[in-house]
Amino acid sequence: LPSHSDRTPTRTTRAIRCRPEQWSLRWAVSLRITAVLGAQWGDEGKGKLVDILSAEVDICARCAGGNNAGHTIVVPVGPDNVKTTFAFHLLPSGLINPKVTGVIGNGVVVHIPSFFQELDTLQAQGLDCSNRLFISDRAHLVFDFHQIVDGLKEVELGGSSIGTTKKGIGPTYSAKASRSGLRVHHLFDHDTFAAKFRKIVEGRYKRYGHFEYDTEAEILRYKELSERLRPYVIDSVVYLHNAIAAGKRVLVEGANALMLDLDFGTYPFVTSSSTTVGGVCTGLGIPPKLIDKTIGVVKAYTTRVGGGPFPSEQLNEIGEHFQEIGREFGTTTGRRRRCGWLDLVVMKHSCLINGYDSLNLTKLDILDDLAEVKVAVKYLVDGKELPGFPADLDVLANVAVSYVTLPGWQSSIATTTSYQELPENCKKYIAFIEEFLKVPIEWVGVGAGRESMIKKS
Ligand code: 2SA
Ligand code: GDP
Ligand code: MG
Repeated sequence: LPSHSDRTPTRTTRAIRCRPEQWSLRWAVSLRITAVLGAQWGDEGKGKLVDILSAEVDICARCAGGNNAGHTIVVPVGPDNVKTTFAFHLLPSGLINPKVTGVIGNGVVVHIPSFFQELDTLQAQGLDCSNRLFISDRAHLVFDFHQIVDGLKEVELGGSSIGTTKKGIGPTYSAKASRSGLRVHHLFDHDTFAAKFRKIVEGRYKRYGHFEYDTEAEILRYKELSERLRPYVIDSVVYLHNAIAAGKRVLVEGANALMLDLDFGTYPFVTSSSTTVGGVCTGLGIPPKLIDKTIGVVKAYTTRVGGGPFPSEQLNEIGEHFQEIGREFGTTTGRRRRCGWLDLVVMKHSCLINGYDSLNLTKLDILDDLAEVKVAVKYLVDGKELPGFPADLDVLANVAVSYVTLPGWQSSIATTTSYQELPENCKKYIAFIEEFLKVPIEWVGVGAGRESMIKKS
C-alpha cells in the first residue's frame, strides 16, 4: 500500500506560528477543516495535493459533483516503490492514505453502480477502502436514465452543447433543485422507492420521448444494491460534527473548479454544482467558521475540457505543447483538454470568491522548455479594462486579452526538491503570480509523482 514517508507536515498559518511541541494541541483545538479547491476550469492537480495533505488528517470528504470528476495520483507502491497511478472519480482521493476515512457528503450526487465499481477497482490495485468510507443519507442518486438524458440534452443543444461528461450530473442536480430527486435514504423503503422511481422515469419519457430503459429491472437492481450499500450510509452531518468535536482533522476535496461553478463559472458552460468554498458548507453541512484554511490549486497554464469560452486558449503550437507535454487528457472520459496561457483575470475572480489562504501552483515543469512564458493580466473591451471576469459570454467573446511576457528558464525542474534550487526565471514567474494575486504560493508541483512537490512557505 502507498505510504507517506518523510512528509513535511502541513499546518495552517496559525499553527505554524506555534512552537512544534504545541502543534498537536493546536491541531486538536483550532485546526478543523482545510479545503482544497480547483481555481480554474478543473484538472489543476487537486488529487495530488489532497493525497499529500491526507497524511495529516483523519477524514477526507467530498462535498460536490459526482463521478464526472477525475483525480489522478501517482504514488510509489510496495517495497520496490513502483510508481502506480490511481484514478479517483467519486471517492475522496485522501483514501489512498490507509488511515483516512472517506466521507461522500450530501452535496455529492452518487451513481451507486459506479461507486462500487470504483471501490472494486481500487481494491484490485491493493487499496481497500471498504471499511473506512461513508456516504451521506442525504446525497442525491444518479441513475442510468439521468446519464441517458444527459446525452439527449447534449444532442438537443447541437452546436452549442456543453460538452458534459455524460455522467448524468446535470439531470440529477436539476431533479434535486426541482424537488423530484431521490436520495440515498429513499433506497431503504423499497416500495416507496419503486413507486417514485416509476413516476420519475415516466416523466423523463414525456419530456424526451421513449428511450431504451428497463425500469423494472432497474428497480430490482437497486433493491440488491441497497443491501450492499447499507453499511456505508450515515447521517454525515452528525458524523462530521462529532468527529470535529473529538479533535479529528478534516480535509475537503473540491471537485471540478471555480470556473465550472453554477453561479460564478462561464454559465451555461459549467457543471451543475457549487464548486466554490460555499459548496463546502452546503455540501457537508458545516458552518463557514469551521473552515480554517482554503487552498486554491492552480495549473501554471490553463486547460479546460468541454465547450465554452476560454480567452487565453492557444490554438497553435503553444497549446499543442501544453497538451502533449502536459498529457492533457480527461481522467474520466479521455477527452483532449484545450490548453492556453495562465489567465490571472480568471485567477483574480477565483481568489475573490474563494478567498484562498494559499495556492498550489502545479505542473510548472510543463513550461520548462519555453523561451518565454505569457500570462493574461487584463481583459479589454473597446480599449477599456473590464473590472472583473464578465458574466455575459457575449461580452467575453469580444474581449481583447492583454498579456505580460516573462522570460522562460529552459531547464528541467523535474528533480528540484527545494524552492531555492529553482532557476531564477522560474522564481520570477512564481513571484509575478504571487504579487499579482496577493496570495502566497505555498506548494509548487514539478512532476506528477507524490515526491514532486516543493513546499515553498
Ligand atoms: P458535467 O458532466 O455536467 O459536470 O459537465 C459540465 C462541464 O463541466 C466540465 N467538467 C470537467 N472539466 C474538467 N475535468 C472534469 N473531470 C474529468 C477529468 C473530465 C474528463 O478529470 O479530466 O475526463 O473529461 C470535469 N467534469 C466536468 C465538462 O467538461 C463540462 O464543460
Ligand atoms: P484534478 O482533477 O485537479 O485532480 O487533476 P487531474 O488528476 O484530472 O489532472 C492533473 C494531471 O496532472 C494528473 O495526471 C496528475 O498526475 C498530473 N500532475 C499533477 N501535478 C503535476 C505536476 O506538478 N507536474 C506534472 N507534470 N504533472 C502533474
Ligand atoms: Mg480532473
